[in-house]
Amino acid sequence: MVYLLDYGAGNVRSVVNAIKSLGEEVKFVTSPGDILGANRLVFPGVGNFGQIMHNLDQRGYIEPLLTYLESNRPFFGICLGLQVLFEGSQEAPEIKGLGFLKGRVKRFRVDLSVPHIGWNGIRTHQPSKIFNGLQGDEKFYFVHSYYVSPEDSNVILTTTDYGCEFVSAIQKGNIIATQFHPEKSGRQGLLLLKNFLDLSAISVKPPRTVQTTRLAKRIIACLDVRTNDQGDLVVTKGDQYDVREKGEVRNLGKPVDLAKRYYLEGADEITFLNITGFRDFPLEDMPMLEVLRRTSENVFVPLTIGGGIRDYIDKNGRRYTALEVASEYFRSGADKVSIGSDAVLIVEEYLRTGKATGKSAIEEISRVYGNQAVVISIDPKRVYVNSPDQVPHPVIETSIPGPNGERFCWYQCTIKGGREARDLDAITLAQIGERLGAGEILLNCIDRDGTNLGFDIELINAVKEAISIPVIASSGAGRVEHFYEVFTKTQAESALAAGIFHRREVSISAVKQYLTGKVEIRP
Ligand code: 1PR
Repeated sequence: MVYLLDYGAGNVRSVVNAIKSLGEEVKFVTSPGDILGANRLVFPGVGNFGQIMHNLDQRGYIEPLLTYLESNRPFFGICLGLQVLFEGSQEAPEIKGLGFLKGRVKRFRVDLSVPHIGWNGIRTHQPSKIFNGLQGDEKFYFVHSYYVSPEDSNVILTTTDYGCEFVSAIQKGNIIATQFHPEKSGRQGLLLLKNFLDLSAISVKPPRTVQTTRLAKRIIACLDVRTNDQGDLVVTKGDQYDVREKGEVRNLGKPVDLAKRYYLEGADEITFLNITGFRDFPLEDMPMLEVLRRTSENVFVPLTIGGGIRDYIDKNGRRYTALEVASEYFRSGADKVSIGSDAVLIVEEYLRTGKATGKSAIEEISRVYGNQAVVISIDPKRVYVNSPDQVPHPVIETSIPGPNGERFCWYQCTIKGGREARDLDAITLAQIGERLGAGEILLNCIDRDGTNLGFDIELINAVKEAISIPVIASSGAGRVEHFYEVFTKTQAESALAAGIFHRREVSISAVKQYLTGKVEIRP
């Protein structure tokens, strides 16, 4: 029996599913006594340092946790489950951590793209049973803005490079904790967890250690999901957002099956977009929740869900907040939520009033679940102009002239799946979205969607240069060379594609094979 400490925030389902997939039973800690009686305790953490300590305190878990840790019984902390072992964090300077280990938690330098999201390597500093079976050059999934800085170097198990060399795992006796997420790190992550859970395992030769570790560029498979005219939930795909062919919604497969196929082919992340979410009642849209639940049983890489993340009133007049909608998705297995139409409306309101309300979906969800859990999905299209001063929006000079030879354009935001154009540009949306708490931008492009012509490099550069959070380049991938182009001509951290994967024109493994040796990727 493995006890799991769920303090009421974030995606614990993935950890439960990962442990269950290893043949173990999981029991949730429901009282301080459960902690004292446990003999293997896993503490996954997402969200905010202050919030997590507050929750532990309210539940009366702090003293029992310290007693458990002092007794040196097997403990595995993940992400914030590592950070709270220390005395305090820059994230919430006034709040005390558990103080089991001396040292504090620091924020990454401001000039870096933060959060540090994605697959990075580990450099081992001492032997540990959790490394059994690893080669040493594997990559693990990280998503964080803060890192631990222990006073005692003897507890350092691994370090990783991102702007600096930071501590990515610690071990003190049977207390192990990682900054990365083994439950989201594919096969290697599961192996690491299995080694921890195996009480009879002893450490063998440590894996060879790497000189420098590098953050990999991510390849993301995107599944646009909706109900077709027969009432089945299907993965569909549009041409410039038009998903109908001869009047019928294109049906390219079943969401859960396709997600599993992409995981096995090596996708670094899977994104589901409920493309009619803007007109549905999200929480009554149970099929999407079920898709997430079933996918997270077999898919151990990060899952993002978008579509319908907004406040809404149901048929009976009951009001639901975007935070409630997002919480339900997190509980069902999502790691991030992606906000489309509502983000545009929030930013328009911000520009109108000149101030943040603190109550928007972006702010509320990032406050509770952390910035890394909030993605803004932008659906822009090009509007050509003859000169930069023709519109009050940031204009770029383009190498792809407009239909009348125009040399300038701006990127107009749309809502409701591209149906409604707004008086807001993509760069401003990304900048204000970042200011309000978004951790990542999913940058689609209606002009390129489904065309196989390659990514809109000019759009990606214009947005990426204006913000410091990671960007997912999306729309237009048609060949493996397009991934190389987007990673060498822009600073985008990830590239997302849909049509070529669904139609089996190009596989994820073919993309990775082509990029090997040219661009840092997760093998
Ligand atoms: O507005 O918060 O409810 O969210 C709706 C979400 O659904 C948004 O993220 C929006 O981008 C998405 N969406 C809405 N309508 C469509 C449509 O296609 N009719 N799909 C749609 C967006 C774009 C990408 C696509 C890439 C790659 N699809 O996700 O997967 O363009 O395609 P490709 O590789 O085939 O070129 P809300």
